[in-house]
Amino acid sequence: MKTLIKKAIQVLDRKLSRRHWAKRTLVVGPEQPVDGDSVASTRALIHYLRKSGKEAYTLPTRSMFRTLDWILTEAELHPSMLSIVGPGLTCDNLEVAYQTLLLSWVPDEIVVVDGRPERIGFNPGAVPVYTIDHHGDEFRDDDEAYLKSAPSAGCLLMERFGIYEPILAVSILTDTYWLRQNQPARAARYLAALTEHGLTDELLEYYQARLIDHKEPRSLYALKNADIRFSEDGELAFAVLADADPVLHRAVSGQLTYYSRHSCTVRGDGYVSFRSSDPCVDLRPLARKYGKGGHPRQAAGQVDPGDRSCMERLFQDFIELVADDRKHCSLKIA
Ligand SMILES: [Mn+2]
Repeated sequence: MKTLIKKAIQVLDRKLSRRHWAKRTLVVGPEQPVDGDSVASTRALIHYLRKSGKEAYTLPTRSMFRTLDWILTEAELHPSMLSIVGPGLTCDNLEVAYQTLLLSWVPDEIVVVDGRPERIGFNPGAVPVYTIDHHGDEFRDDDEAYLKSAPSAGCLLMERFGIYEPILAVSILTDTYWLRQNQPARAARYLAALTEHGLTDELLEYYQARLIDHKEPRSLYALKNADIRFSEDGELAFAVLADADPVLHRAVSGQLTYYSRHSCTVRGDGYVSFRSSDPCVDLRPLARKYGKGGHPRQAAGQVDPGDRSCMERLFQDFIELVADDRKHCSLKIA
């Protein structure tokens, strides 16, 4: 009977988007990647729980991007963590951080946002783990997890738990690449909901300004010294860099997307990256032909950097692939 009543209360709670949060919660994202969604969702959940009178903290992270390092502050860490963190509130070993935390504060529950418990980078021990994740198509809503496909984990915090912290705009913007991909229309609805919960023009401007990274200045010289050509219609850019530096390669490859819809950047050591913003294009067959693979619109290959005829063939193959994919495209824009 007791179990039946408990089950009935759980069903009602779910219907009302409620959850019985623990008194002490440790909120963490996956060890990797530490991205805008994982840190913004972590911050939002911590602040929501604290406003509800609970104790909530997170652990240091393994890495931190300069564009995100303002989101989690010392206030989100338990005081016992402050002596072990390095620059950007990061640490090398999350197991050590967790064990240090347990010496002075033991959570009743660990909530993993934006990833699965296998990837948190430490062993939770006897502390129960609850997962909130938007990756994959699986749907699950029970005592251990809320899993649902969504533009970001932050969207699940809003939808299922009624957590509308303005910082979740960061979770949406970063995971949808500024509403360009990954369920962008659905994401716009969540963003609109945040504007009714404190997301002002000033805040959204501020978040976006903080998230913009400065370009690598050396990429200007790499561009100047590169062998760059375009397809006849100018829609496709092809660049061969003299340098093998991956930072410059990534920067130039990013720059080219401002000039053309499709781009191919060959690094000094023969590593090739393909990009396209055209939903009709699938780069994977080309990537496989050149020995690697990837995603439909971002993929990689490998060539012999000394072989000029191979480079020429790559350029022509890329032009042909794009022309072919565009010819057979059935995407409607209405
Ligand atoms: Mn995410």
